[in-house]
Amino acid sequence: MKLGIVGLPGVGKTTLYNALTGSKAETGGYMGASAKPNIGQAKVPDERLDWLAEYYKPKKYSPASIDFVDVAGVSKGTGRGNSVLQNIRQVDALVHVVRCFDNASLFPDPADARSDAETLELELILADIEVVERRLEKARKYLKAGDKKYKHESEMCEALLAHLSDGKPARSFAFTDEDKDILQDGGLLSTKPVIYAANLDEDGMADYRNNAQFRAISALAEEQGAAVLPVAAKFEEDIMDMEPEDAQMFMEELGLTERGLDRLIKTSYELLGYISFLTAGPDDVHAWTITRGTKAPRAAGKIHSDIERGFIRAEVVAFEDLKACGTMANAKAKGLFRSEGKEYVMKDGDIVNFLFNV
Ligand SMILES: Nc1nc2c(ncn2[C@@H]2O[C@H](COP(=O)(O)OP(=O)(O)OP(=O)(O)O)[C@@H](O)[C@H]2O)c(=O)[nH]1
Ligand SMILES: [Mg+2]
Repeated sequence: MKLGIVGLPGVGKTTLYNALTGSKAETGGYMGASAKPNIGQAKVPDERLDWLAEYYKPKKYSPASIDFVDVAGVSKGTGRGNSVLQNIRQVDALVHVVRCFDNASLFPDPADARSDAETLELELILADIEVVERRLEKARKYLKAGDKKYKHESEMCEALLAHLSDGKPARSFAFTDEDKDILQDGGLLSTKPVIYAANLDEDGMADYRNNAQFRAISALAEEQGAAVLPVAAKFEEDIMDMEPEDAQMFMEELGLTERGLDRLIKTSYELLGYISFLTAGPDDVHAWTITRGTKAPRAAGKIHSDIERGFIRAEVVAFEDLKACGTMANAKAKGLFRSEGKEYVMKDGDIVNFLFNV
């Protein structure tokens, strides 16, 4: 699972990236169009895994993770032919960072979150126009050469181009399943799910519900069916290296019970339809990422292809059942351990032991 961090220049993308992944990438540098993207991993916080680690005292603790790709800011008017955006064509979703703070030394103008977000989206649409134009050109060429297969593709590209040229994102275009297959490898940016990260300063964060910029971006997100979360990127980056107790104290001052980043990570996970099943024992407690609806053998394949191939059945107990019982032995005695077959659809928080034979 991979998320791309996008936004206008200097709005705090790399600051957020550092806080998410524990990296130390340079900030405030105005990366410029030629700069390489930052790529790093964030762990998905999971209280269930913490409970299991307490129970088993395992040698290894293996939470699920998400990859983040942080690219240079995209300025107004540079979406077309933008090489920076090539680096995020294949991500699953976008984290769109929007400035909801004022800082006269960095930005002469006060924050205007809605207008900024719309500006950036338009650049993504312009970048997509270029991709579709190329596609159309190719389809027309094949069609002209007599390959009728490309008739539908060229018509669809024409309609999509008209849609994009109206300033509308590709996600609101009525694609058929066949169209989606055709465009799959193109990686259209404006079809990707968006999570707006409203980047606030500490004062803004302390009362974000009443922050005018946060409200503006929330309204836009609601119109678009996108997710929105308040983050204080600079603050989160600052507390990253503190002792946990100190960080906790600073968070409490802002009325935060959880790091904004943890919520961002969890929201991304849910938005994309991901769930975790767990394996647990004295060697390793491990969260494995699957999409909702995955059946047991396919899930087993996440661990090892042999387990999928030789799948016999799965012994499953729901985490909440185990927790309520206190111990594995109790859960077994109460009959909460189930034996499930090939057709079983995995649920979030299932603790599983796969039986297999190869
Ligand atoms: N006051 C304030 N400053 C911030 C905040 N977030 C980032 N900054 C500052 O803004 C500057 C730019 O931050 P970056 O994280 O490098 O921004 P960016 O979006 O990655 O910038 P580009 O990659 O150049 O587009 C740095 O000096 C940060 O310290 C914030 O929440 N509040
Ligand atoms: Mg940056």
